[in-house]
Amino acid sequence: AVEGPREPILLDLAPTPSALAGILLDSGMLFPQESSSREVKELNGLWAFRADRSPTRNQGFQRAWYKSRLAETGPVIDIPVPSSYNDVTQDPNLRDFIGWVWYEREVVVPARWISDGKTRVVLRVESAHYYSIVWVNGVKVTEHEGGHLPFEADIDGLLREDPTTTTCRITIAVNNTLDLHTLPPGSIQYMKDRTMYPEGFFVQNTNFDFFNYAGIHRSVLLYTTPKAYVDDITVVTDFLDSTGLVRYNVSIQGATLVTLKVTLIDKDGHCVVSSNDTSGVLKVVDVKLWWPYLMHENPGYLYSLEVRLNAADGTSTYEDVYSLPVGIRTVKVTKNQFLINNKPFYFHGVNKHEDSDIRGKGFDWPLVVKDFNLMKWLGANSFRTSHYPYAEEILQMCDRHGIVVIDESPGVGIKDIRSFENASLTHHLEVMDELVRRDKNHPSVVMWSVANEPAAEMPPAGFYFQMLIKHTKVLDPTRPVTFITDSNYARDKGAPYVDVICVNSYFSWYHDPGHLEVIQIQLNTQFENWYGKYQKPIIQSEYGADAAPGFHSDPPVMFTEEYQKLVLRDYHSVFDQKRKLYVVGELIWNFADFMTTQGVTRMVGNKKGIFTRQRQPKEAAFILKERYWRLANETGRLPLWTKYPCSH
Ligand code: BDP
Repeated sequence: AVEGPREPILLDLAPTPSALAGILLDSGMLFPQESSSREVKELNGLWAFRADRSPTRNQGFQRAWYKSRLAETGPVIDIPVPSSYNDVTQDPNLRDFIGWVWYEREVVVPARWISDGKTRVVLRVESAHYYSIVWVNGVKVTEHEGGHLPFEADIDGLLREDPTTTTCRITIAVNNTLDLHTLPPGSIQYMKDRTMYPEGFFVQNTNFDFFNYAGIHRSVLLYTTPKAYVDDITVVTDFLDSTGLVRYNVSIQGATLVTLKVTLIDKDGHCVVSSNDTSGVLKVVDVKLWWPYLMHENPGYLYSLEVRLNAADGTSTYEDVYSLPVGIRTVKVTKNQFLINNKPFYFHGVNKHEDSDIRGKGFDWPLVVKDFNLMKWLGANSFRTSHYPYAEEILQMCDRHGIVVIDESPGVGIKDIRSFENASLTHHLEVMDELVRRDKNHPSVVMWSVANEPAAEMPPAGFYFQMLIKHTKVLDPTRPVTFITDSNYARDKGAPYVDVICVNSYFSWYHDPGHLEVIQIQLNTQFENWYGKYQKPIIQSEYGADAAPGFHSDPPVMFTEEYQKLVLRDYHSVFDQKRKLYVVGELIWNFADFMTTQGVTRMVGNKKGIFTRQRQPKEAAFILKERYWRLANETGRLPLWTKYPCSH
C-alpha cells in the first residue's frame, strides 16, 4: 500500500567525492543587471499554480504536467511570485503542504533576442524552496537543490529551435521536502497506526525554529548578454595609507580573443583608474573607504567597477558592459578585536528572518525598506542572516547603507547523526561554494557563518566542521569564518578552527526560566570560559526572551514586555564589562516576531522580536535603541544629523 510521498520527494542525491577536495564552480552568478549590452525582463506577478495532491505527490511527473499548459492538466489557482504559497490562500492543506507544487507562466520573448543570433538568453530563479526542476516549452533546462540561492539556465538555443514562436512557457516544479541530507535537514515520518492516523498520514519533522515556507521566494527573470560576455568578477580590496588597492579578476565566456577595459568610477561619475588586463591591481589615490553605518560621517561609499568587453568571431562583433559596485575596505581579526579598516568594530545589531504576514519568505520591497529604516532608527550597525542567505537585493542595501553582515548558510538544525554523513557534507560544501560565489564582492559581508547550533557533541561533528571551515577559507581567504554555537561541546569541535567565537545563550529563559538573577553570573562564566580557552574575539550571536506584545506584569514574569526588557538589561551590563576586553558584538534574538511550526512552546510563532511581526516596537525596542545610540556615540563617529536620532 502507498503510505505517503516517495520518489521523487525524498531525493537520493549522490555525493560527488570531488566536493571533499574543494569544488570550483564553473560559472559566475553575477546579479542580473541592465546595461547598454544587457536587458532584464522580470517575470514577477501571477503564475498558474497546482499542488500535486496525489498520495505519492508524483502524478505531475507521471502525467508530464510540464508538457502542456498546466491548466490543461487540472484546476490551477493564481499564486504570486515572489511569495511563499503557504499563507496566501484559505486552504489549510496548502498552508501545510509537503511535496511537489507546480508553477507556470507564459512569457513573450522579444523577437530580436532570437533572430540576431548574437544574444544569450538566461532564465534565472533567485530562490525557490527547496528542490526545483525547470522546463521551457516542455523541455527540461535545469534543476537545483536548495533554497535561498540563485540558479540559471541558458535558453536561447532552445528558443531558436522554433524561431516562429516567441511565446515561451516556463514550468517550475518545486518540492519543499527536507530529508537528512538536505540543508537544512529534516525527515518525513509516516504514521502507520490506522487506529490513530488516517490513511497516508505523514509529517515533516525539522529541528529548526521557523516555518518551512515554500515556493518561489524571489524574482524569476530573463536576462540577456551578448554571446561573448563577462561571466564573473572577483574583487578583493585593501589600502595602504591613502591609496586604495582593488585586486580584480574578470572571467569571460564565449570568446577567446577579446579586448577588455576595466574602469573604476567614483560616486560622482569620475573615472579614477583603469586597466586593459583581465586581472590586476587598481591603485586608487586618495581613496574613500567603505565604512559601516555610525562609524563614519559618510558610510557605505561605493565605487563602481565598469567592465567593458569587446570580442569578435568570424561573423560578429560583441560588446558587453557590466558595472560592479565596489566598496574598498579591509576586515581583520586579532585575538580580542574585530577590525574594519584597521579600526575596532563593535557589532551592535540584530538577527533577522525573511518573514512577514501573508508573504512568508517572499521578497517584498516595502518590507525591506521598512526593515532598513527600523534598523537605522534602532542604531543597529549590523545583522546576521540567520539562518540562511538572504536576497541579494538586501545585501546591496547593506552595501549602500553601511550595514555590516554576517552571512550564514542554511546549515541550521543539524542534530541527527546521519546529517553529518558524507552526502550532507558534500552538499553543505556545495552550498558554501554557491554562497561565496554570489556574495564575495559585497563589502557589507564581513564574515561567513557555516552553520547554526549543530549537535557538536556528536562524534562526526569535529571532522564535519573542520572540513567546512577549511573549505570556506579556501574559497575566500579574506574573510573570517565562524559557526554559531550554543554548546560547550563545540569548544573542542569547531572552535579551534573558527576566527571569531559566536555564542547563543538564553539564561533565565530555556535555563532557569523566571530567574533573572542568574543571568549576570552565568553570562560572565560563559565569556570567561570561552575566552580563557581560546583567546579569540567573541560575539554574543543570540540572546533574548519572548514577549507577547501588550502583556505586562510587575514584578515581571516570563512572556511580558517587562521581563523581556529586564533580560536585555542584565545581558547588557555584562556586555559592557566584557566589550572593553574581548567581546566584539551583540546581536539580539530577534529583530521581529516570526512564524514557526506549531507547537506548545510557540504561540502563533516566536515572540522574541523587539518588533512585532507587523514591525511595531515592543518596549524592548526602546531599551535597545537607547543603548545602540549610546554605543555608537562611544565607539563610532556619527554624522551630524544622526546625533539627534529622535527627529529622524
Ligand atoms: C536559538 C535558535 C533560533 C531560535 C531561538 C529561540 O538559533 O533559531 O529561534 O533559539 O528558541 O537557539 O527563540
